[in-house]
Amino acid sequence: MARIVSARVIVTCPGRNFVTLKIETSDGVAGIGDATLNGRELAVAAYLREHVIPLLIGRDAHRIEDVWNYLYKGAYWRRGPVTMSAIAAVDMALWDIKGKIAGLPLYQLLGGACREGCMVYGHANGKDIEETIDNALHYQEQGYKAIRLQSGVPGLAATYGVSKDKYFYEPADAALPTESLWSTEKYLRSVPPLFEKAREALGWDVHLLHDIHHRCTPIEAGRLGKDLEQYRPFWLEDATPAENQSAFRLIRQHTTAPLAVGEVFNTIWDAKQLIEEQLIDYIRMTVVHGGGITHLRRVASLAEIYQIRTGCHGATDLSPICMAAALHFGLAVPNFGIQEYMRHTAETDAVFPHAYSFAEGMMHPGEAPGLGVELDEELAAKHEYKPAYLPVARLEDGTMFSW
Ligand code: EZ4
Ligand code: CO
Repeated sequence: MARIVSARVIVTCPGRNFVTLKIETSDGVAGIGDATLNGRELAVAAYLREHVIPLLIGRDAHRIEDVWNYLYKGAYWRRGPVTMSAIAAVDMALWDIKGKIAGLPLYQLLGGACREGCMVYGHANGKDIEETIDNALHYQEQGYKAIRLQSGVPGLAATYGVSKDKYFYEPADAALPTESLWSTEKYLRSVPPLFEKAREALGWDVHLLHDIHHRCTPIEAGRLGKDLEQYRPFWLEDATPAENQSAFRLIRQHTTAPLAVGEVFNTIWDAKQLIEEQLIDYIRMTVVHGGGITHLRRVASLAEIYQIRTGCHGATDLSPICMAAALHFGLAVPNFGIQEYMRHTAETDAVFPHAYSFAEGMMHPGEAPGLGVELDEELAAKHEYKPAYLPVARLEDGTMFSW
């Protein structure tokens, strides 16, 4: 038995905030898990410290499934991003420990590699179409097989997906939320020319993706899908808010553009109808916000029988620990589709040295036992937590809208 003797939460801010759970066993094996929830970091840290860690001490670290169910069912209060991120952190750390004890990289414990590597997509963005395409050409030169395109919208001062720094995207940019104005009409006019020019410049051998970021109604998304179909997008992401899962039926009636949803989902229940009615093509839940590897495996298995593939969220607000977990999962899951990859800064990578690597548009988790990521605690302690919020959006008349 590998008894859990201690667990600690480490909050660090190497350029942006990350929350990490570190669990240690009686044999001196340590495992780490990501618990970062962008803009709500300390809620998860407190949930872990106050309500989860006391329940872990003395438990057998090998009983991952039992611990997962203990934390999920045992809380009485189920689901939600705070709870599920905390459970995910425990789950990741326990899988890390199991891998280290076995002397095997996590993907081997999940059934072994189903492919040579995980195809990833990079983020090209710019203030206008020209700048976005310049940026996309840069990704193509670096070997990316898939690129997400987000461009500034004429007439709008700022929008999601377009950063000040073209190569490092960080939306949580202020100590209190900044406000931006939104117009769906202006946005809908701006995307088809972006894709038209992108196909002219980049050709047809590269996958092109686009994130709508919950900004359209179903009928608006249907229209955008119809407009973009001719450019063969790999996917359109978060076409409409998905609390109402049946809303996607309406989008499906109007377009054959593949749909991806789920970066804000926490459990299989958020995606159940979307999957069972085949209303989507890619499920975007990832390890940290989706209840850990144990739960994401169930989501992927359900998706598999409906020919839906994975496309895990991989923004910089998920730590390198989550990225590693996603790559082990992606290598081993039969219905892998694609993995999002927004590079972390050198400052972040220094705090989380890792075994995963990128080559020719593909990523591999590496062969280190467990997750293959470490936390440099001494360095982490030098970067103090800094409150940072995601922006909010309003319509031009002041109405509060989805960011
Ligand atoms: O805006 O992770 O597809 N990626 C995204 C992200 C989200 C951020 C929010 O914290 O939509 O960039
Ligand atoms: Co997104």
